[in-house]
Amino acid sequence: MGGAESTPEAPSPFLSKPWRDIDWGDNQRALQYVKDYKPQTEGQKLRILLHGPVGAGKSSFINSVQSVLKGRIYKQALAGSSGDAASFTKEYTTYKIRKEGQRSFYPFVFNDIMGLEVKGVLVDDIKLALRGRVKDDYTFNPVSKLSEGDQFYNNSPTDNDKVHVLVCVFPGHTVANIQDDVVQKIVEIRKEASDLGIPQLVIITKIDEVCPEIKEDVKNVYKLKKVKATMEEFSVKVGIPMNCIFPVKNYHEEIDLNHDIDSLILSSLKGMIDAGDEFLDELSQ
Ligand SMILES: Nc1nc2c(ncn2[C@@H]2O[C@H](COP(=O)(O)OP(=O)(O)OP(=O)(O)O)[C@@H](O)[C@H]2O)c(=O)[nH]1
Ligand SMILES: [Mg+2]
Repeated sequence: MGGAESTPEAPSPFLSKPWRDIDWGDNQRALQYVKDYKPQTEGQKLRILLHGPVGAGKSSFINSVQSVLKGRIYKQALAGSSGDAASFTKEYTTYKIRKEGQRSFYPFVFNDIMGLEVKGVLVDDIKLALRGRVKDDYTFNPVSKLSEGDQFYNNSPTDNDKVHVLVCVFPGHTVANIQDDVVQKIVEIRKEASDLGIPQLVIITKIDEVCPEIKEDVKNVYKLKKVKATMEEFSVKVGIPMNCIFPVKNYHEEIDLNHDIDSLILSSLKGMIDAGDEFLDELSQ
């Protein structure tokens, strides 16, 4: 028995170089882009609808966007706690973001919808929301869909009421265990959006739960093999191309902003604005 056996080195969790470039921490340009954005038609809003499982971080994402734009942590959309089995968000609410020091609002708005699981929002209601048929403050009913004649049914939706970007919000650490019925719902909603020509994006949230290296430094996100693999797995399961998927860490426990967290949020927000603006252009032609 002799020489010490060398233990095989654990494979590195990192790729040799990042697979997407991002101006980490230097957010001025991206922030200005978002602040200057204006749809071509005066008075037009760009409506972004977020959907996804209970506790995916939909409300937290809206809060995170508000935080980045306001330059301080903001909590308008009530976020639940991670242990909740039922959706915390039950009403259809349009979140407008006021421009700092001005009376006007940004021209993009968010709608946050109840979670997708059993006892969650019905796919039929999401289909109605895409068409602008659901009025604000409607409380989703997991057993029956909104019907014509209801006071919250919008009989004559304008282009402003319709959804211009559909965003699926999905927690990164649960992608491997995604249930077939949830995949099916997402695919069905996607199909409906595609039929209406609505562009679709994905944000993979809670990336800090996917890899401990993100907790150390968010800038590791595009270097980590596991994050890329998680996004690829979701891309294949749901049929959305990788360039439509953005990893995000929401503000959820922080009390101060962090430039690198801001960078990821702005990157995904710019993706939403660009996709939605293209669709608005098509609508107006
Ligand atoms: N670690 C981590 N936790 C997050 C992140 N985003 C949200 N959370 C937490 O996840 C929980 C659920 O977040 P919400 O924003 O309420 O999720 P939701 O999708 O709006 O959930 P429902 O309204 O219930 O459908 C909260 O406890 C958040 O603090 C994230 O990026 N990382
Ligand atoms: Mg919510």
